[in-house]
Amino acid sequence: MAHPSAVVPVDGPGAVMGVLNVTPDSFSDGGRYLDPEAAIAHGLRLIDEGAQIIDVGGESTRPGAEPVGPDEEIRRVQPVVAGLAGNVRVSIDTRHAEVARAAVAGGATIINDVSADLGALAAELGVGWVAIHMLGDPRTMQDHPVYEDVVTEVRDFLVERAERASEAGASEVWIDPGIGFGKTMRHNLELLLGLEALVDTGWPVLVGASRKRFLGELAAASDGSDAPTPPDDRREGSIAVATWAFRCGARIVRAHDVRSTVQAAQVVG
Ligand code: HH2
Repeated sequence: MAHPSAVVPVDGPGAVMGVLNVTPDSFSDGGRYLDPEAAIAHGLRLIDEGAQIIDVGGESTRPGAEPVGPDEEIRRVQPVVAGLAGNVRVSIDTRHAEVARAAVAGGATIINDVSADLGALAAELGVGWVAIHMLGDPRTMQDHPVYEDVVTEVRDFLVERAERASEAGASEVWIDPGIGFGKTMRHNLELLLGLEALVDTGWPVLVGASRKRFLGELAAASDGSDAPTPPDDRREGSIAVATWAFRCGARIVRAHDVRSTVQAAQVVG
């Protein structure tokens, strides 16, 4: 097994970041892993399936989600981070500095940051950092997202944040287009089609599309149905996007279905 603090190599198959939401309300696995023992057992299962990073989150950022106070978020994630950190690299999925600090103190080595504001903190703590693009905040981001040119705007935003973090001393910086974070179906597809523009910046790219709503809508359309397929029934679309993302040069894909995503990485990554 790779040393927990090893940086994901730039050559060879891409890496899979396994999703572990310790929340009651995440859109796909909400409520399943609120109990720390169940969460740690699931994390260990994802490691067995080939995840190189486990992404532990204590606040849902699904569209319309209500914010959680940092104390509650820390209470949820802390035992899970501590229980997994000796086995694998752990990232903390948070937009709150207090939560990031507590998780890093407990062994997390990446801050997975939907606010894209915690780059200086990652530099200060000497850990990796993922800058995610989001338009607005989770409560309102899907209301009416508008871009003139989504690929260029997202790319320029991420490059600016990445450069700033790097100047502050962050040595491991990832950029992520934030699929579904203030984006319509068309925006998501344009970003995926334009992924090479992000890869071409030279900053390593992470993509998280696993089980997201637009995949349920595409699957429903192909079945001739109006209602999106439920999150558990979006695996094929998730693997298709993961395969595409690796092929475009993304180095990490965030996934719920780790085993099949690792296989996709082996084939094309
Ligand atoms: N998406 C979600 C959460 N964290 N991190 C990165 N880097 N990229 C993403 O696209 C991303 C992310 C949202 O999905 P999920 O955690 O499965 O659900 P919820 O926000 O409801 O907990």
